[in-house]
Amino acid sequence: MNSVSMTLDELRTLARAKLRLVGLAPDHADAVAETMVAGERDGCASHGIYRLLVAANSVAKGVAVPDAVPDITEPAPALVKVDGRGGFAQLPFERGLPLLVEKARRHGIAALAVTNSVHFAALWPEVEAVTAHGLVALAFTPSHAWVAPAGGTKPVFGTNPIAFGWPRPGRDPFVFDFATSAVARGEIELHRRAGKPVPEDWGYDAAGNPTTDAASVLDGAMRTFGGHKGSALAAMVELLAGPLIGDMTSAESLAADGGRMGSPIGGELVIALDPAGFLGAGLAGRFAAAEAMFDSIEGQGARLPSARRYAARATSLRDGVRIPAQLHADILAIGSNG
Ligand code: NDP
Ligand code: PYC
Repeated sequence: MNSVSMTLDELRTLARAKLRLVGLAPDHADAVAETMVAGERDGCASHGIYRLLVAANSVAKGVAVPDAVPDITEPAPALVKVDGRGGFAQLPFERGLPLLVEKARRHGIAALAVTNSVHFAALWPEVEAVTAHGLVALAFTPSHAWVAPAGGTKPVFGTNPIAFGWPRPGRDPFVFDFATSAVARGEIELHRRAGKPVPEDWGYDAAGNPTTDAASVLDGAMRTFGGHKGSALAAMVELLAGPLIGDMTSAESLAADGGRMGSPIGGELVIALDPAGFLGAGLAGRFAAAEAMFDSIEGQGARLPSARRYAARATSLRDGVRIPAQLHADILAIGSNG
């Protein structure tokens, strides 16, 4: 068997221990471990426990400040800003969430800007954390300039995910979360680790030629999804979660990395909308209309985004997870040889 079976508690304990070993303060280690365990639990390998290697590298190379103390301000009545002071983004998000929720309830809409932080993770844990309060959520973050605009072959954009969440009373929320690149970079990294080719439409080599070699795409440029449409959405993410909130574009993040191969440095924008603010007494009827739409999707055999993830979650909560043996060995080696 080239995989190792673990319960989620065992995985959480291992992740917390390794993150503390590389120097993360306990509150950061716990917040970061939680997002990695959630990724592994939900069958998101590219943003699961593999990210321990990525986070350890970001700390070792001085990209992430391991004991940063997030600083919370309120630049306007419906805005929360959390300066991550160079640390990982999970703790600043956790610290800003209660104020975001309170403001969204008070004003009907509110936004949280996490700035000056290091982001290596999926966005769905954050939109799910907002929908858990009965709010609708949108989240965006730029990354490093790895992705060519449609019509070009040179990197400009990050992989720039967009996530959306809609609360569903008594059910898991409707959530989608996708990179605006053809695929997340983490997926290409996993192909490279496994020695597997990638589809030709994922990216170009450094000379701008299509290639199926994962390492060549990582050295060259990834493609956006959906041609010019994904390209425009990638630009939107750059603007909303970069300059708008006083933070870096993906090109600036890559330049700030200076070849250290750390995770992206910069901002994340989370927007929360309160259905009760828009709908008042009409809420139940309109939420029923939303449910009818979901039924029309599933009723014809199509699936909702996140359905795969929720199914994986149910299995992992029951049976635990299986970690590739090489990845498990690489994680155990973190901090063990200086
Ligand atoms: P995927 O293409 O794997 O999935 C995108 C979304 O589409 C998911 O919500 C998925 O749900 C849904 N989906 C997939 N197939 C179907 C289907 N047949 N029918 C309906 N819905 C479907 O995501 P990406 O590779 O683009 O991104 C993976 C992760 O990488 C994201 O979580 C993203 O946040 C993260 N990321 C983070 C970055 C960062 O800078 N922090 C940068 C780029 C990506 P399901 O999960 O259930 O399959
Ligand atoms: O997979 O593209 C990615 C990614 C970038 C930052 C975190 N994940």
